Amino acid sequence: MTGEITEYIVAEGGRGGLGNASLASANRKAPGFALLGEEGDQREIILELKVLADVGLVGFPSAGKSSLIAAISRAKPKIADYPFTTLVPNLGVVTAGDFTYTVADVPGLIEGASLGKGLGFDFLRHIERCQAIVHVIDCATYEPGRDPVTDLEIIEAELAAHGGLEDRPRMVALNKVDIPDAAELAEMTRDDIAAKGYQVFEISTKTSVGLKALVSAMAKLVQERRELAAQVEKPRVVLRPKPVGRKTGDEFTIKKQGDGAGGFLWRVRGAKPERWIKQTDFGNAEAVGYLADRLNRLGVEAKLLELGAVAGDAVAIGAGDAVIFDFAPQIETGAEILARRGEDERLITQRPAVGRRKEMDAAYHAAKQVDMALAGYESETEPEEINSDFDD
Ligand SMILES: Nc1nc2c(ncn2[C@@H]2O[C@H](COP(=O)(O)OP(=O)(O)OP(=O)(O)O)[C@@H](O)[C@H]2O)c(=O)[nH]1
Ligand SMILES: [Mg+2]
Repeated sequence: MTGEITEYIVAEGGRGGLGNASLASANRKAPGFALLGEEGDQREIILELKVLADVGLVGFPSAGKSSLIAAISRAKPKIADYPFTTLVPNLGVVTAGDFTYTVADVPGLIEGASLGKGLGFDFLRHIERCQAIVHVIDCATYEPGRDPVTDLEIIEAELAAHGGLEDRPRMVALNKVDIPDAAELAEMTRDDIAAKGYQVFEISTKTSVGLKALVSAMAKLVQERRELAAQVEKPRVVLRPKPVGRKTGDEFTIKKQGDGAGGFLWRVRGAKPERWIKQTDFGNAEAVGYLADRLNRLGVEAKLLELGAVAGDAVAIGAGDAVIFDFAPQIETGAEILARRGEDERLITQRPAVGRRKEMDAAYHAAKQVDMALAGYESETEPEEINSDFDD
């Protein structure tokens, strides 16, 4: 996340439940159940803050990175002549004419930083977000084995070991030229460094020599990078319309699996059936009946029958230790199913057909005792009006 008001959903809340009033339909005038809300996602996350700056300063300890940021911005970092003075990145805002950019000063790097030497190079993640890198090189060190070209190579090797920074433009600031020996060394090595393709600046954070040129060169670099970035990544609004119109078939899968105890079960997977399970209050028979209806409407039962499932088979809906049912088919080919689930007898006005239908119901049930494991509910043929927004 790099911009203002950017959003990223790490853990999504569950859908809320539906009250019984929302579940009423022509057939189910007074639903005695409600749909449960789903649980939201639970996730443990580690957030890593990456300093966002236009320019990142890198270099050996005591090279003068903090001194540089203090000299060109209003940042007031700790500056001292012992290594590893800076322990956490400092940010400074630099103004060059009417152009403003930010500079990050990170802890010093040494050879082997990528292997954890010194402060390690963990903090290089702060450089990852920088558009440009400026090497700050100490030309006044008397440490054996140190000279500007070698220092530059060592730091570059550490950057390479960190990875991901290859495309970042770099410049070199040869620091401490207020010291005569340093000025001489800078003079001697600047061409070698330039020959490697770096823009080179001789500076002194003490006397401010060369800082103006460096500040405007950094501004130019940042400006170019910003223009490039604006072309490449225009903020885009991503619309993800929900698929509509799909009804049966690819909304769930059914597999026959071993149940781990020598038997087998039919495993039903699919976003909808699994969601419906979560919404069901299994202590409420009417709610369980409603679940069975929804599964039927989706075609789960028909598919199970088609695959050869028979009454009494175990059916698991969801992954792992999912809810397991005994399969109790309510539809059978050719069977005329007449009763309607969830009807509230008190509210149904007696229509002439009702009496006739009731007789047929009775006959049907007497003839066909179907084991209704799903809470012993009656079957129905008529698709019910349901809150389709919620259903889909
Ligand atoms: N003579 C001279 N000394 C300088 C110059 N720039 C920095 N120094 C000195 O060099 C020492 C280290 O400076 P810092 O700015 O703390 O160096 P750093 O690169 O931030 O060091 P770390 O935070 O340890 O990585 C301090 O004593 C500074 O005063 C300069 O241009 N000339
Ligand atoms: Mg420092």
